[in-house]
Amino acid sequence: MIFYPDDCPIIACSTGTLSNTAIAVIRLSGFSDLLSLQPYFSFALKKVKPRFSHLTNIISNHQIFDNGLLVFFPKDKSYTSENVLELSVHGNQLNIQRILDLFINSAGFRAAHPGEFTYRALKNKKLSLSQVEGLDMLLNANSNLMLTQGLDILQGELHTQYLSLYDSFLKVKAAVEISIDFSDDVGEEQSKILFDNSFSHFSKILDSLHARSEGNVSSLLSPEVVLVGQTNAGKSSLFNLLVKQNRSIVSNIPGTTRDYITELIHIDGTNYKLVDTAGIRESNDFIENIGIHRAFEILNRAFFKILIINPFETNSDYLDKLSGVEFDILFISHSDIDDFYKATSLLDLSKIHANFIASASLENGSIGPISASHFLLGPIEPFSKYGPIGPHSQSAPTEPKLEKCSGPIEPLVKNHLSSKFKALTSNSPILLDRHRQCINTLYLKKMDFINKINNINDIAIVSSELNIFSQYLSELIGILSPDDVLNSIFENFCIGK
Ligand SMILES: Nc1nc2c(ncn2[C@@H]2O[C@H](COP(=O)(O)OP(=O)(O)OP(=O)(O)O)[C@@H](O)[C@H]2O)c(=O)[nH]1
Ligand SMILES: [Mg+2]
Repeated sequence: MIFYPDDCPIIACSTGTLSNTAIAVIRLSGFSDLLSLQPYFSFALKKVKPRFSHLTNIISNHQIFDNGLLVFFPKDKSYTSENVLELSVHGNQLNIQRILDLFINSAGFRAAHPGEFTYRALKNKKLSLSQVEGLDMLLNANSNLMLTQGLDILQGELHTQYLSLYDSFLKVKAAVEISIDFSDDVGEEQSKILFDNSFSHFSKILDSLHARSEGNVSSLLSPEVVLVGQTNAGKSSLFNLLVKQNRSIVSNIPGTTRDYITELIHIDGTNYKLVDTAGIRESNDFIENIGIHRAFEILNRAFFKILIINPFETNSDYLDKLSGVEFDILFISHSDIDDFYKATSLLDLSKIHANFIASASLENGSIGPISASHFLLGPIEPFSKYGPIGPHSQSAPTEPKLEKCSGPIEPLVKNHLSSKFKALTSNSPILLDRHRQCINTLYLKKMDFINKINNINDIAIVSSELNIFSQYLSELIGILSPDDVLNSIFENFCIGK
């Protein structure tokens, strides 16, 4: 449980405590009187101008601990709605700890728990629940998308839309009440028009929020790019190429990579987690089998899937295990080796689905030209973006509907990756899971409600059916925030926030 009933003043370093930095910011909140802190500062606190910075020594028993800046935020103008003092001090970790200890041991402060400043801001109604969630997203963002949405939420963009949904709901309720209480004055037809108009407005706002809450966004929050294939396919070679370092061991011994390896790659404002995996094969090695199992787990959830096939070492039984997966790219490696096209023509890829296929020489990082004359993998049509690769056939292929390309592999992967990310985020999806769930439930309730009211003539029953929306709308806006919701939001927060 992370909620703290006491009103004890709290202190924490808000700029991280892992390494030395030039400057660190220490935040103090909840003290009743600024002047009571005078013994710790050389600057005369009675001269403090709120929200202006003042140069001061930090003092302990007449000994100077540090020299830095202090800024005082009185409670009506502070983050927590309590008196707040921010100290910019030298960012040596020992220095920071010494200053924290000073206030904890002699000035009645206690160390703040992670997220406690924000919790106090929420408790004191300085921030709404959605804003806290936005802040959480902002601080833990993996992509520009999350940064932008976190900031939007923090600034109340999404909250304003929720409020207008709530407002439109109140108008529906009012329309129903008018029908019940004043039907004689307003007339049946007029009250029906009033209800229809207000309900259609409510419905429109809900639909547009629902459109932004559909689909699975979990893969967008921390997008993984997985490299899979049999042993010796060239996965680790491609991994190293993309991360630009020899991070993963490459060797011609099958089964070199036994567990998955990850590195972040940054493309167009998004951090992707690139994952090299254990090669898929039958193995008697217990540990290797765990690695292979993990490869499949990552494959199932990954945002972007790359299959690598070495045409000289392919076992179609293992390929069959990948038959249900839609791959974003299929690289057929070892294109620099003589007989590559002959070996490729013997592959049975009839069960593999891939949106893009390229031959690749992972030794020197280049992709080969793709043309009908080179590929004898069966009907060319299925190579295209629109379907699986078809059954193997030796018949003369028709002109492929593939991008004909040649050049380095890295930009090709990056282009495909960032196009997919852009396509999936073009409708500004709502990323917060709690909001998505609330909106989806509201949407289902709305559909249910529409079905019901078509069969109900009694306006009093319509009115009571409408009440079902109130609970979910209140949750969405954050009026109702059960403890477990608060807990799950605050568990991500860091110390000092
Ligand atoms: N000539 C040539 N050799 C390649 C190519 N790709 C990979 N290799 C070599 O093939 C061997 C296996 O490459 P890796 O990258 O370790 O293959 P892997 O898929 O990670 O293999 P496992 O870790 O065993 O699953 C190494 O000796 C690589 O140098 C390629 O396109 N052309
Ligand atoms: Mg490997």
